[in-house]
Amino acid sequence: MRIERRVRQCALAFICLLASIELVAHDSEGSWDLSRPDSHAPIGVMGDHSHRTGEWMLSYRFMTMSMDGNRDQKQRITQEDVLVTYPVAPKSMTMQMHMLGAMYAPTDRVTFMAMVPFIDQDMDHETRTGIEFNTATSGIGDVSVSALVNTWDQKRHHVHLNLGLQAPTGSINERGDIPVRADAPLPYPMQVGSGSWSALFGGTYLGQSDHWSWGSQAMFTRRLDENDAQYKLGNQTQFSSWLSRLVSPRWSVAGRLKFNDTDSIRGADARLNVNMVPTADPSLRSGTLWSGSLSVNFKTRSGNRWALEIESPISQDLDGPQLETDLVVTAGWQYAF
Ligand SMILES: [Cu+2]
Repeated sequence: MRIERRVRQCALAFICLLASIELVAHDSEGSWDLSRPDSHAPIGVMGDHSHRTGEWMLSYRFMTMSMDGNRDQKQRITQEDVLVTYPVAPKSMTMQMHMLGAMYAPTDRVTFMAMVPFIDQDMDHETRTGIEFNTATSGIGDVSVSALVNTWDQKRHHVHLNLGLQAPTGSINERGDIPVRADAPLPYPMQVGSGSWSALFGGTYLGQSDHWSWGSQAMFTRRLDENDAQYKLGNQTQFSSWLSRLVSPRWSVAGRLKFNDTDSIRGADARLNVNMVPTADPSLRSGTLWSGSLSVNFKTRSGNRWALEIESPISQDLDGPQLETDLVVTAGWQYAF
């Protein structure tokens, strides 16, 4: 069932891509123009573009994700529903991330990219006896290093491979005060790292015409080893396709469709009590999420790029009870030299 669903979703993403190419292919003459505001994907996409020999780029992104209310499969469920089975129910969560990035291209063929995230998150809960409490964690997340390898360039079409490694630099030992216990180990979503080495791999296609640009990216995250707490976060599959319209030489606007699938956790953190709260259950961390976004890219005269993307879920199917995603906003700055 799961494989069938995944194939269907891949097919749909591919059709969206072909439709967008068809729409604009007739005026695709000349070569790829890296200077246009729409030559960069919507700011929520990482590793979307490569650089020319000797070029550096620095970037900063601020992302905030809000989650409010629980879901089981596609259905929304109430706090009371969750509290029938568990003594504690999560109510809402806010995750904020500051992401520093650097890119450098030693040759036209390869661009290296490093990403350093700082995470700040908090979750509100309610107990069966009506007590409300909050837990919060923050710190450096898992740092990644990638190589973007250009594999195909023809006229205004470009393809590169994304090959990366993510290091377990983020903490999996975050603790906090909960009503029954002070300084208790916190459940999986409150940890700031995965604790595992991960392989990041995928590919990106970009196309451009006089007034439009478009692209598609497939990215896979595979957890390579079990962490020190004897679990492995779920593997992730992500597809994303976007279409941008150049409004002026400085501005572009874009729409993007994204699909994300997360597998459940393998193994379990023995410090957690599975029966206490759904977030401590390793089998309740998986699900699929389709979302759509609108974004704007702006490039100043001096070459600074500013961008904003607002992303909202279209449908989510979660192995729950699990908090649903409500809104993701990403703002960013990029500068190449
Ligand atoms: Cu760059």
